[in-house]
Amino acid sequence: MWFGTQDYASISQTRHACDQGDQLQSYTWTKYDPREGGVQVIKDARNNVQLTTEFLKVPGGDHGGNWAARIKGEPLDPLQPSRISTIFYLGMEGLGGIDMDTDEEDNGLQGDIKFTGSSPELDDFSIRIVDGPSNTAVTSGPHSEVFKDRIGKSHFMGQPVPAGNIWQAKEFILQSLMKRAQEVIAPYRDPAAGIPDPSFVLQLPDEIYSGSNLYAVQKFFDGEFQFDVFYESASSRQTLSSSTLDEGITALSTSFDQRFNKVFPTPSDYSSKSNKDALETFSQAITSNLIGGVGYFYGNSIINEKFSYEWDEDDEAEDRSASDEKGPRLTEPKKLLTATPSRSFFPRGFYWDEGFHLLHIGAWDNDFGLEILKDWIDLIDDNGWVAREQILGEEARSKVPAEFLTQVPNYANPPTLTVAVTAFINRVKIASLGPSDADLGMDFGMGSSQTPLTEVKTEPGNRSLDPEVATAFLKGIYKPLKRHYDWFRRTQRGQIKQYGRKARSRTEAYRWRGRSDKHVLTSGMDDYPRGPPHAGELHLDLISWMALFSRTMREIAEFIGENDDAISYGEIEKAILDNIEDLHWNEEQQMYCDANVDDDDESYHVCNKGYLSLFPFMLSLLSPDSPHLGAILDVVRDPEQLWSDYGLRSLSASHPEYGTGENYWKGPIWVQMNYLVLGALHNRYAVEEGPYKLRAQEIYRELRKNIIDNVFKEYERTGYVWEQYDPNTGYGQRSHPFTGWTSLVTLILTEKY
Ligand code: 6A9
Repeated sequence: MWFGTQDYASISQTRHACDQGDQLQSYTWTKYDPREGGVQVIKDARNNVQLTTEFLKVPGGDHGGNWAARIKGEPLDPLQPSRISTIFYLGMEGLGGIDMDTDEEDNGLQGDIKFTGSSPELDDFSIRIVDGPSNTAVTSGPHSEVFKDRIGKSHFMGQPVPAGNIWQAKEFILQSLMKRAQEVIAPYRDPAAGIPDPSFVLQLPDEIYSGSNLYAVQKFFDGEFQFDVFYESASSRQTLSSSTLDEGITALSTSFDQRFNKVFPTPSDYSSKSNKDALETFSQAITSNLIGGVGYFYGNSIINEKFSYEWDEDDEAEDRSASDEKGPRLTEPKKLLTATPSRSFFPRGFYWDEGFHLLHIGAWDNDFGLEILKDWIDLIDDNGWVAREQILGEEARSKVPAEFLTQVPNYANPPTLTVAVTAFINRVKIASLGPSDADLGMDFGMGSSQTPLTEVKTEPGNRSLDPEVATAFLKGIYKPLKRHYDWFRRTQRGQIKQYGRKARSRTEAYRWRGRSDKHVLTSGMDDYPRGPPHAGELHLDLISWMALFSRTMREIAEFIGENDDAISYGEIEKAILDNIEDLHWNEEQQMYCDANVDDDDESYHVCNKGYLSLFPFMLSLLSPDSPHLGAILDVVRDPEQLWSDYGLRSLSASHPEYGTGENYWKGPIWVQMNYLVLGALHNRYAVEEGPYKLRAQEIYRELRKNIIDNVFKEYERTGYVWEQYDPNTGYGQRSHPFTGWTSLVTLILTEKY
């Protein structure tokens, strides 16, 4: 963490965790690979400092290896002062301990700082903090007195903190600092004494309490600086030094560039050729941030088995009656390795976001993607349910307003995880058989982006591409996946009785549970217009997701030889496709719609042109010769409807609710939905024979360009990628940096769908 020392006010804006409120100019991993390390650049205009943090993993020994970190800073504006104090802290919870070497603890420590520690998992280790060679002293001006003996000096503290509380380190450390500051400032109450320099007052107390498990080391800088932190695992018998970082980061940077070019090449025929380098830098940054945003979460969460809206009350509620508990309660603790939509605003796992994240992460590192997937699969409970939002433990809860904390065991969210599984299967097939045997889609003038076969298997992260390894993994997750699928079919089933004989299948109709009057949070498209809540309504997006879920389950079953299951998934998929036509197509309006039931028990369509009406097309469920495809493409390409220069709008510009109310899903552009549309075009409608093939190709090219150009332009303009984009101006809006599914732009650029 760090704060400015140019004044006293800056300490109240100490930078620690990612926080939109800090209003940093930008912060981004520029390169990051979880196996190697990475480089992060942080621009803090308020304190006129650009920080670069470098992180390097150094394998060795039997306890997880070593690592090194470099923290360096320089003024953003070299003509202005750049005065900050950095605090590097470490803490340990659970068994084991850390000690700090403090021989001369009189007014700070001069030179290197050393800690030694041990825990059952890490065994013996040491941590050293070493100053860079050229940290500058201030030799003249108003602060020279304070800074003259500062070079190479650290202040520090150590204190005991109860287990489970280290995440609040910032509060503990600042309290300790403020306590000392009160004492130091006392003599200056007399105005005649003048006002002391903040960096003289705002120091840690240079005290270590017995039983300490939280330590902090503070340094003061004015202008350019650098220090390194070395973590050495005793069993590795290695000594790290500054040259480890000098050489390691240079090598990492080169190998990252090379690998990135192979895995996610920016096609040379991309039209904005002049931007190619900048585009590549951008693409590397969003990929690095998605992967750098992966976190490990652990803890209990809040669920409520009994909660129910009136229109959901007739449900069998088997899951809800499973427990006698009433009202919200805490679950057992769970663990989850997961990517996060936005480190600053939604730093936790979200179920349907994760399917998109895993498409991207898996393409970079299959093994890592499967590790994350496995943790999500482990969350599937005995009934087959997974909570939409994973808010595990106190720290995660501290970021969520009370009204959003409780998860309800009959609520769903779009089933996207199996899409990541079939993308993985496809990569396994490409690696062992060659592209012609895999379902690749085709190139039609955008240039090829496939990696040569021979190179695939030797890449890091591709151990799981071995068909035997892949099959074993998939067999391991198949049972819970099937339970999950059955849960969806059972608990989200819709009533078909009000729809007379219209439907060919008497079973396949679906309704999101847990909607409120104005929101269907479970659908993922929170405030998208819908009909009035009713036990008899049927949701087009959900039945479409169920078709895709059935299709992907069939592909998984086929791959691992569950042939009977594969046949029955295929039958369900077919029945669903029939019913999408029978229940959801509205001939007059030439669009797919939700369905609902009125007071006389008559069924009717609820038609809202936008992402919702695209679903059977967007998820590639329609056949390329479907008579309905033309009407859909018209809506897509119509500037009065979904088409904008920046991507497809969530709601038609001609819809009466366009841009109104919360305006979350009533017009703004979402990248993941555009990605789905691009994927449907690229893999199916632009390549398979049909009356709209050329139209689909044209739309694909234009839409792809619009999305890439705008997200890139906004990144350059604002320093961030955003949760969504304004359809009128293209401006990024809402949460940022949002390097969850918005990072799919890398896959769009390199045409991996
Ligand atoms: C709000 C406020 C500090 C909403 O990306 C995650 C989800 C999507 O899955 C969903 O489709 N987002 C989309 O409509 C963000 C949800 C955030 C809910 C919690 C807490 C934080 O205040």
